[in-house]
Amino acid sequence: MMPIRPFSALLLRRGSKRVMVIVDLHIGWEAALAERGIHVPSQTPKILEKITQLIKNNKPTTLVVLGDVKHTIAKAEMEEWRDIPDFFEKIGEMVQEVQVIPGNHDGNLTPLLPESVEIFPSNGVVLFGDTGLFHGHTWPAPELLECQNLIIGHVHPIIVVRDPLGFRITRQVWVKARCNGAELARSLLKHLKIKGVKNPVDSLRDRFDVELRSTQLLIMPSFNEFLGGKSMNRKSRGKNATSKMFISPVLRSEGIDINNAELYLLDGTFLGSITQLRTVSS
Ligand SMILES: [Mn+2]
Repeated sequence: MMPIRPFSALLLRRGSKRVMVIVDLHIGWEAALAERGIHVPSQTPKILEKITQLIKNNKPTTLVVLGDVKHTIAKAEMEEWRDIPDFFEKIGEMVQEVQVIPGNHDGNLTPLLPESVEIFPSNGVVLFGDTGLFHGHTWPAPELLECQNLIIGHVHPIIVVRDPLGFRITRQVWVKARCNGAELARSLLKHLKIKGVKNPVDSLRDRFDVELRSTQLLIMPSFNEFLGGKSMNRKSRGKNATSKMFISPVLRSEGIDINNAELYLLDGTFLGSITQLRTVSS
């Protein structure tokens, strides 16, 4: 599992398979801005240009878009009808396989995609037996807990730092957190309304034939760099305040050790843990 520095993209390799993962494109966010009187030219060509370079340099056999291909929720707007089909046609010419795991902004996406694009369920897929991919707005399917590594987007993680001169610096970050698999499994089983759970590890095995292995969660930064983000080091008060900051059920579950999560800049620079970085938060 390798971030492609300095981009918000991952390359996962197994044998001759090379899977590039990107998330949170939010194509058409400019159209939503135009509704509020702010007119910004379409950013889709820039996003396409960046993907083209990444494909040339990394030669993936598969491109996975891990959700939030488009920006508007539910109804597909005019802008997207043009941009999204064009966008996927062009990507389809560059890479063998294109797959989409839908996010919360991807209602009515199917009619916009060429037939060659494979669409997975929004509760995720298992890749190479050890990597679980899902957007992060929903619970993953139970079988994803068989994966050591879970990868999500949805959060658009950034760090906000106030420097000694008073300037506010924001940067996109990768977030790497330890997973308490049993706690995660307990919350998932509760969500699935499974009663009488004494030992979540056993229940997961008995009910779903799933051997719990999840130990790490990676939150990917958004591929669309023009978007705003969620400050990871914002000060929060009270018990479990950090996990309650999130709208992702997995991150709210306490199965993820978010306070000790490590933050990295896109160029790979290690910044420290979320707790440490709260001291320089603005
Ligand atoms: Mn999302």
